Amino acid sequence: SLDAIDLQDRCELSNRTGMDSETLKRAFLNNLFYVQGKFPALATTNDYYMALAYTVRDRLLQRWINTAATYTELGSRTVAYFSAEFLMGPHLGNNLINLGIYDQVEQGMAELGLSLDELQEEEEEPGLGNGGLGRLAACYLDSLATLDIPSLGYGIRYEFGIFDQDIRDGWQVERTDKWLSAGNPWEIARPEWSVEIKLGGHTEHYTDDHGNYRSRWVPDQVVKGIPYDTPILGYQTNTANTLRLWTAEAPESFDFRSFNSGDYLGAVYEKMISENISKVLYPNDDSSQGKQLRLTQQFFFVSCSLQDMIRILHGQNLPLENFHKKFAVQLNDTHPAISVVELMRLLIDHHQMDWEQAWTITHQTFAYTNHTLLPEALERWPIELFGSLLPRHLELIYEINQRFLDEVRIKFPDDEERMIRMSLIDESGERYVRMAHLACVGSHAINGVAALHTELLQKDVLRDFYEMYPHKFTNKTNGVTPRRFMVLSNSQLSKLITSKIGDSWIKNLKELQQLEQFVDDAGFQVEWRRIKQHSKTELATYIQNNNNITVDPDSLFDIQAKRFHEYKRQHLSLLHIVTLYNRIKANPDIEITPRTFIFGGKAAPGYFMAKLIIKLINSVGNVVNRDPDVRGRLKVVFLKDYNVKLAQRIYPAADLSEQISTAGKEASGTGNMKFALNGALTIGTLDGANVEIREEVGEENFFLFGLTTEEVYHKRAHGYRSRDYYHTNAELKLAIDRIASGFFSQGDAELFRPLVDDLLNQDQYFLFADYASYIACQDQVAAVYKDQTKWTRMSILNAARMGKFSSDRSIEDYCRDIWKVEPVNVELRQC
Ligand code: GPW
Repeated sequence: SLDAIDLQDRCELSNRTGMDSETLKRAFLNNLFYVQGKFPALATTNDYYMALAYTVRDRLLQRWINTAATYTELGSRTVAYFSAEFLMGPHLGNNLINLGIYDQVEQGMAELGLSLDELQEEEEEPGLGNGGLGRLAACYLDSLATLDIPSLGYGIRYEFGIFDQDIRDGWQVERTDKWLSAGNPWEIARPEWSVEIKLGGHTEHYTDDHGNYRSRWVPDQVVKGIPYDTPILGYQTNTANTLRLWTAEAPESFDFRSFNSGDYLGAVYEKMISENISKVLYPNDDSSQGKQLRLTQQFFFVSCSLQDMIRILHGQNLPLENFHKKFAVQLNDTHPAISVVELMRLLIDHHQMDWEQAWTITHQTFAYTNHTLLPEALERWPIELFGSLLPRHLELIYEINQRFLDEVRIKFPDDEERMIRMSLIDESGERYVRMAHLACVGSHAINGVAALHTELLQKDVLRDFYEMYPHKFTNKTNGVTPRRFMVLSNSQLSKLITSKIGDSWIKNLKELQQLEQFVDDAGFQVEWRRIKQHSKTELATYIQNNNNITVDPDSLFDIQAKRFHEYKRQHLSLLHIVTLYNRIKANPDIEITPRTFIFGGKAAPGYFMAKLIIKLINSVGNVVNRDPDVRGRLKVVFLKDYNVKLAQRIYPAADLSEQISTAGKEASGTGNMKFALNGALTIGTLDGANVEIREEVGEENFFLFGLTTEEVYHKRAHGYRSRDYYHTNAELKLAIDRIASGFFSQGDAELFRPLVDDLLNQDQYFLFADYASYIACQDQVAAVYKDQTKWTRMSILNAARMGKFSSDRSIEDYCRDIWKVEPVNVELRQC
């Protein structure tokens, strides 16, 4: 029988667990034959990548199975991170790092004549997120596993992730991201744990056997959710947690009905509609679109996940009353906020729980992270749309709202205005459900993602909720994983650091502080500079190959890489570029610190102004890069298709990190942390986490400019007139006039008019007000860069003082203050 086979023998025989170089090579060749069905003469790079991926996956499976067994036995308290986005980036390299076999495998592949870099390049990254919010979820999964916290990520397995970006004639063009077309070796489908979700229809009211008045939901559509699991291994630990993503399918029973009635096409249509739900990621960042399909996606993954959690609870023989003891659910913004209502519905309608108990469980289960202050990003759903998709949920929301407003009335008597402001329903015009209000009421904890952001939430966007529930609010400053964004992507710098202070900084980033003892060590400085130079040279090669632009690795690499949005102000950097260009044109012999301006990022497909800014970058680049007067002193590069893979090449190569959003607009930022960790200096405003980064690295090591949040509010309140700055600042006027004249658009003075007109007449993001301060600060940057010893010193201090911004620290804060969850040690027991 199976039991008779010695477990140890099974491991040895299978080649599937050994981590020495010889076993890894043998396993790799086995997989090439038996999984890919190829031998070397016919194998493609993809075959080799797949063979290696399966070799790594086998090592993960052993840890994954042991982890699941341990959690099941112990009935461990578990974090469920609910997120509409997980921007994981490629798995292969990260898993090699976390398994501790990167160097062996690199060498093993080299012995077979293969380049590990090339194999990694072959992986299609799962781009199931837009930007910061989705990448934060991915960093948090890495830290949760590294800290041995039992956890599950729950989300949607979009068939098409964030679009691929092409540039044609300087404009962004979108292509669908077919990330699954070559197969995904990292996931395992679990059809046996499929669940059904309901949509649409109406509710019916009845009196149950005990005489209680009850509701039942009669849907007009049923959809099946199928879970696909990906193991998330921690760094140097046996813990491998699970990312569980749901795919929508039509249930067979459904096509059956139409099929029997002879309506074949109707059945196929039904199937197509159902499967649309997980078809594509909405490509909006920091803005909500209000489309029915989006609400359907949100409800779909949330309902699947909650049902899955109830199954897990039952599987461990725990009563439903313990739901909030078994699980802590974090809502990644309001995208999964419908959970609050869905859990109430499951407890009350499916499990006959009474309202009070269901509410206690529900609000003790959920905690809500807010990620934005932008009004256009605050989700609200027209009542009509909401009620037609989720009729039972709308009833429950009315009930939650009534009870909530009763509480408000008690705490703040005779304050009708406050009740109107706080209601879960916006009744000022067309009626809407306010998702942030639902999340606040239904959660026991609410947090912002940087100190300034949390403060502004309390003072402004969520002020009424702060006054109602001050105890619910805490700050949880974002963090990033040093495994992917240092050890994997900047191996040379990581090895230099380890050679000086040992390798425990990788799990305890605060230890980087020990680097301070070497800031004035000439040998260390030389090494530090050499490595930065090496990364810049590699990026220069990439730019040569992809953009056909030659850039000088000795020039200052000035980089802004992030989603395109007016509040992030990529066009403020453009005004700087045009200003430098104008100075050269006015005085061709002027001395200018040579700079390479590098941009990367996608614009939402429907965001015209963001797309126009991309076009302007490319237009300015076309002129500046070819002008003989410039003589290589300035280069402007737009790197297309910015994604995690490209980000990993970019951070190590940056000298200067642009974090120049209007104060009070960027909730936190996380790219700012990744750049500084890799030794870039920051030019930035007092916005988001920049404030804390500056505090940590010291004001003398940070290039600060611009208005403060308060000054911005003040100017706005007192009638800001951008045109006044245009008329009083000669360099600003010249830069704007050059763009407006058609100088960068072959004489076409219309092309950039929408942008120019907006800046002159609105400028809601205060570019003109910050222009002079920005230019002066950039002049200082240029001066400091000429003193390489000083610059290097600042660079070392920046990296050395980034300890706070590890996602491990963020996760420890969440565990202690919100989730109340402890680590669980996993031991390897079987294969
Ligand atoms: F609008 N963020 C994002 F708050 O990347 F939902 N996408 C989004 O849709 C939203 C926020 C949302 C970002 C913030 O803009 C950024 O400042 C922050 O660092 C990041 O979320 C992670 O907290």
